Amino acid sequence: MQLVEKIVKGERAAIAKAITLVESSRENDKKESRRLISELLNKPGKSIRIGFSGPPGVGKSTFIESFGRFLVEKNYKLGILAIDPSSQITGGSILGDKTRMIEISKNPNTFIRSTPSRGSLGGISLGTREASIILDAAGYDFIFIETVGVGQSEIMATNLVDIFSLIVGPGSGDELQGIKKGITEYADIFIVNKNDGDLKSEASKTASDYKSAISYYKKSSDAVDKEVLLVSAIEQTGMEKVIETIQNIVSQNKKNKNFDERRAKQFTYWIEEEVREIIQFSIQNKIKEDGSISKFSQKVIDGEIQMFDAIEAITQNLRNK
Ligand SMILES: Nc1nc2c(ncn2[C@@H]2O[C@H](COP(=O)(O)OP(=O)(O)O)[C@@H](O)[C@H]2O)c(=O)[nH]1
Ligand SMILES: [Mg+2]
Repeated sequence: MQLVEKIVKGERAAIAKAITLVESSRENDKKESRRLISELLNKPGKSIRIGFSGPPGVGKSTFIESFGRFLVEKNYKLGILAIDPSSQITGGSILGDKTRMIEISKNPNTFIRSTPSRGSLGGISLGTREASIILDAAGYDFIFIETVGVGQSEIMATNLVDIFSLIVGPGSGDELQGIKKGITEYADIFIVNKNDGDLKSEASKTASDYKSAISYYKKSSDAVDKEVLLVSAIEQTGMEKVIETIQNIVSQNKKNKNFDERRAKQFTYWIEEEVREIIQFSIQNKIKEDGSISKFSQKVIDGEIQMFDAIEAITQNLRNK
């Protein structure tokens, strides 16, 4: 548990080692990872976790780097957990991400980890939640989570963050129809990127489209208003307004208890997820050992027994075990 002390002191090598551990799917590492995370949960920091989602190519990585530099100049400590889309067929290029992130990664007040997405977890990867607990205990002010593309599954990422933002590009307002009911409901902030050069008027139009779309959105009485912001990641404009908006949402949500409630819900969800995983794993093993699926299937094929009777017999068998 020397590792815990080193993490709390903010030692980078210890943080990197711990994140590698929580990303591992080896049974031994999992046990160690669980012990580590339980210790760290007793030493909570003050991090605000922000998710950045949006279609590939919209400028998520560029924005995170640009906004990150802006924050680091203001002496904030920033952790970045980027989900590497290498295995996906997307516009986001991993080489591009790496070169973009190099400058900021040299800064002692930033910690960057890029992990491959593993598909199943929808836009986030195995260990992202644990990694954010490590960075929180290590004293980071903000933790950014960049997810891969947009889809219903991206909503999974909302279970890991305090603020969920959707980055969109100029001219994406037309797509609003399709996604209105999904991700837009979950987003706290809409960031229209590429508000520069020839794209400026298109970006403004997109921002108005989003503004009018969210004006139809019914919110509960104490929820903070959703915001639409215009930025250029490349020219680093609009950043002040982004941090102001984030701080405003955080302080209002802390005042009306939404902040703590959201975190509490995320804990419940986490526990449910772990329980499910353990049960599923043990059932799969039982099914394998049991062998009654293939035995009964053959009986069904041979016409000795009805299919649903076979299913009933198999499940009864497993229940008895
Ligand atoms: N004009 C303009 N282009 C941008 C801006 N931000 C990103 N891009 C470009 O958009 C492309 C995709 O950027 P990237 O950050 O990799 O997008 P991601 O897939 O969402 O992470 C790159 O060619 C960037 O140079 C911006 O603020 N303005
Ligand atoms: Mg990217």
